[in-house]
Amino acid sequence: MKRDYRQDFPLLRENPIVYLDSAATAQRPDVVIEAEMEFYKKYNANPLRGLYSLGIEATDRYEEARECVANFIHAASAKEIIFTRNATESLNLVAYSYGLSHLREGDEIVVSILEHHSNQLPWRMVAEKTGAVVKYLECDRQGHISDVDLQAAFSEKTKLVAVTQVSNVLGIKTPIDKIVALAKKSGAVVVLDAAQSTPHMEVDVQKLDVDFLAFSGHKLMAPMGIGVLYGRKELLSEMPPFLTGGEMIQTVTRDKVVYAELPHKFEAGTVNGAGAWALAAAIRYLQEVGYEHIQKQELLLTTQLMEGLTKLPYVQIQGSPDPKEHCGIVSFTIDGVHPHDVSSILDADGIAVRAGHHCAQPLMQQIDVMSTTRASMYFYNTEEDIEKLLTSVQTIRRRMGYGE
Ligand code: C6P
Repeated sequence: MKRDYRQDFPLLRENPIVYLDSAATAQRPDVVIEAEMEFYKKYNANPLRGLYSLGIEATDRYEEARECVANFIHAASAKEIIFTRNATESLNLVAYSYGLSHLREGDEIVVSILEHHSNQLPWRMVAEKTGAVVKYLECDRQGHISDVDLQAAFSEKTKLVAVTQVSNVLGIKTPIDKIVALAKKSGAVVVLDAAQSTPHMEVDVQKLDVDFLAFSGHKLMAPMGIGVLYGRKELLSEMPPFLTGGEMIQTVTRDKVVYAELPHKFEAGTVNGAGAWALAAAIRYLQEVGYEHIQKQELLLTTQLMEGLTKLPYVQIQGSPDPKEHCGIVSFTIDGVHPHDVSSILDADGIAVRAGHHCAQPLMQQIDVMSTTRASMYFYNTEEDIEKLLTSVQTIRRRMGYGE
């Protein structure tokens, strides 16, 4: 019998909502909420500080969580895992620490036009401060990056490439293998934004051969406020700290500071112990569900939604016409109706979707739309959810005063 995953999620179990905004943040299963509570009930002390038994327990839980994350993304060592608040902070850490100390006037930073602002603005900041230049890697209206686009973006001046694995607007995957190969040829480091990929597909930093990788816990069912930066040990070791203060030093005298070893050099101040422990619980839950099932369910629902929307002549689906190229994300527009109105009407029918520019304005300019309505699915969504969305979408133009 098919397992009803909604029963694992208190909000979905106790609420009639059709939640189709998992690309913004996923729902949390009981096991994650319980893990966060467990930390405070059983292990609460300031990790990495107290030398008493409870303090050591708190540190152990925190470091166990780091091991769990390292295994999850196949890092060679847990020392390569830095806990942050979210993907945005992880990307800023690389920009401020690596970017500002390594890039110089005339160097080129390649950023894809598909990027979320969190993987564009840090590099624009680095360019402004160092005199480096940001070059956009173009895509077509479906989000595909061609070999011609790739060749045009890279040169011998390319020193850093910042690219997402999956677009948060179109759901399309970028050709990461080709991007890494070209970056290696130019001697550039690769920063991969895995915020929209880790919830949906196996991510192996060693196979991908990327130098840095960022993701947020909350998109893969962990609490808000815990994120991850992976960095190659050789690079992290010689980078200056991002934030300074408590717990990131070995010794401080009046005239000298010796920073702590990895990963603590990059974790200044009291850490999010409960968040890290609950992130490990989210990863274990995700692994128990399995990417195979996640992808199967997402494809089933994406196909159902796209087939239904395609029948409506006034609906334009953005991105590829192939449901396999959407990673559970479908952005669309309805002729004559602003996406904010679409989302308000859907909300009145108990359906939660996101509307707007999705923090990716240059991409919206590239595909020539001001904003879209975005339905994003996860394995806990059902065919009934999609049926309700389609039924509601069919009424929107009428409710806005159009004839049909
Ligand atoms: N995208 C969305 O609705 P934070 O906010 O730091 O957890 O994640 C930032 C981020 C970075 N990269 C990509 C590809 C993302 O999609 C996001 C977050 C959400 O699409 C909120 S804007």
